Amino acid sequence: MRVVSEKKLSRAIVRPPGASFVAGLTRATLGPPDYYRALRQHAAYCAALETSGLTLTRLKPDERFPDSTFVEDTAVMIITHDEGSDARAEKTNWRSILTRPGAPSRRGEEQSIEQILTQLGLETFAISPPGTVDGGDICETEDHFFIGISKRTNEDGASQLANLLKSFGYTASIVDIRDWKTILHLKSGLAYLGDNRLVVTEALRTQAVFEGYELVPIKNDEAYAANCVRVNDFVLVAAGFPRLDGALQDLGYKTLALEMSEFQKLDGGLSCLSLRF
Ligand code: CIR
Repeated sequence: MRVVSEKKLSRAIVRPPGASFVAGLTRATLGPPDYYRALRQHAAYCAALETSGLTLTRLKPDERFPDSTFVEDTAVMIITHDEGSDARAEKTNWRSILTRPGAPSRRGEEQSIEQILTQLGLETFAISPPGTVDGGDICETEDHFFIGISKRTNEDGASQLANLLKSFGYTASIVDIRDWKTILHLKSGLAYLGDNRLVVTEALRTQAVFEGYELVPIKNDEAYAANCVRVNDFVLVAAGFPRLDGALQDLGYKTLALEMSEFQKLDGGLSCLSLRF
């Protein structure tokens, strides 16, 4: 089994917020989200994924879980190149590691995601207790994954995940953000753009683990924008952060700016709203 460096994305799983979304977890002090505005912002997000070439699997809202629109936290997607007995038998396969979300109120969200991934024909693996992992803590580059240990992802979960990734030919390193008040998940402050480039917040840019990557730094007043998402020929960015948007365009990326205010109120960003593969 070999890792795949050309990662063309073709699908995404999304789940619009339900009415219970307004009761989702948050540490932000931006006030309660507006449900109808959130639905409109989610619809625009889905349209941007389609513009970027993805076919969407749209799940129904799940009112039992207020945070279940943040589907990224429930699974880690991995692509591998399985070597067959001869060249014709070789194929590229997506697999998925179902997480065990760190917040008690979110535990169980992964079950319906497992069902849909299985229906779509993906082999799934799982993080088992006492491990916890939130997908928002996992940042994949080419053949390497950064795993954030946070208030949601614990050491046991990180170690289970790193071992599973190793079995698929990937390496992993840990970034400990437990003491950081400014970000919930590692990817709240970090994004991989492809081309060996990482978008990083001021706080993360000095971490030794990112040596060897070209860093696209974000100023503190645009920190929320760090959670951008490369999808094929486009980069989805949060609207209202012109310096990052401009820097990405100067690097030659086509950006799609999306209003994210209602998700930001619940500590959510662009990557959280889909599972892409
Ligand atoms: C939570 O606290 O779990 C949600 N309100 C936000 C999750 C955001 N997910 C992500 O960054 N991957």
